[in-house]
Amino acid sequence: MNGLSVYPTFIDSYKKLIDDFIITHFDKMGYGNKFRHNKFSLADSMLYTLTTPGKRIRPIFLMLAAESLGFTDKKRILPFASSLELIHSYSLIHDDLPQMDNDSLRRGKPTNHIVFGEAAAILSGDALLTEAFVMLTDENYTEGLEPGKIIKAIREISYASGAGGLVEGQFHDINSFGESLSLEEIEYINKKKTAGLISAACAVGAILSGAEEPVVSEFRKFGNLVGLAFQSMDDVLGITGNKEVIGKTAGIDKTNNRLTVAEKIGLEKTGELIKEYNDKAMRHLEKTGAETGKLAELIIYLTNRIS
Ligand code: GRG
Repeated sequence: MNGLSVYPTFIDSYKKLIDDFIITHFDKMGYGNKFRHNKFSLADSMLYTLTTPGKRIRPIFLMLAAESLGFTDKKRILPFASSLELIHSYSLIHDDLPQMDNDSLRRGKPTNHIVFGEAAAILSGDALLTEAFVMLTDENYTEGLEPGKIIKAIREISYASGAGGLVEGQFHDINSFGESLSLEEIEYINKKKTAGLISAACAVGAILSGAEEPVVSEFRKFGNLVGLAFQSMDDVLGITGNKEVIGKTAGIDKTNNRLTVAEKIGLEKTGELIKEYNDKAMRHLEKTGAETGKLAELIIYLTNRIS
C-alpha cells in the first residue's frame, strides 16, 4: 500500500461495460412504458437511480476477481456483475426513504422518493431487487456455465442481500440510531450492511472462474475486509466530505445520531484501521495465487478517494 490516490484508468471501461449491459437488458425486457402515472412508469423510477453514475464498485470487484483467476468471458461475467448494481440501487432507494435515513440527495440528484413519491420508490426498489434474479437466471446469459456454479453464485448473492447481510445490517443500523455502540458492534453492522455484498462479489468472481472452495473462501475474506475499509472511508467522507463532491448529504450520520467508526475512534485512528483492513485483505488475496494487480490498485484508490 503506497497510499497514493490515483484513479485507475481501467475503471471507466468496466463501468461502460456494466452500464451498457444494464441498458441492453432493460431494452430486451421491454418493461411497460405505455401505462404511466404522473407521466412516469415503474421502469422510469427504477432506471432513474440505477443509471445515475455511481462508482459501480460491486460489479467491478466481481469482474476483477474473475479475471484475476483467468476467467475473462465478459458475456458470462457481466450479468452476475450487473445484478449486484441492481441490488445495490434498490438498497440505496430504500435507504434514503423517510423511514430509514431520510435523505434527499443521492448521486448528486434528488433521491428517488423525492422525484417519484414514497410508494413508487418502495416499489421500484422491490422491482430492482427481483429483477436482479431475473437477470441472474436468464438462460441466454448463463449458457455454457455449469449449473452448479450458477446455483452457488446465486446463493452467495442471495445470502449477502438478505438476512445474512444487507437487510440484517440495515435493521441493526436503523435500530441503533442514538445508541452508544462498541467498536465491535459498529464493525458487525458494517460487515453486514456493506461488506457482505462486496464479499459476495469477490466470491462470485472466484466461483465463476471455477475456483475450489478454499480459494473462494479467501476471496470472501478479502472482500469482507475491503468492504469494512470501504465503509470506514465512507464514514470519514460523511464527516470531511462536501455535498457537491460526495453527491449526498454530508453529515447525515450526525443528523440521524448514528455512531460510525470515524465518530467512535476519530479520523486518525480510522485511517490506521483502514490500512490494517487493506493489508489483511491483501494477505488473503496473495494466498490464492491470483493476479492481484488491478484489485490492489482498486482498493488503494477506494481508500484514498474523496467521493
Ligand atoms: C428492505 C425496506 C428495506 C430496506 C433495506 C438494505 C437496505 C435497505 C439498505 C442497505 C444500507 C446501505 C445503503 C448500505 C450501503 C452503504 C454504502 C456505503 C452505500 C454507498 O455505496 P457507494 O459509495 O455508492 O458504492 P455509489 O453511489 O457510488 O454506488
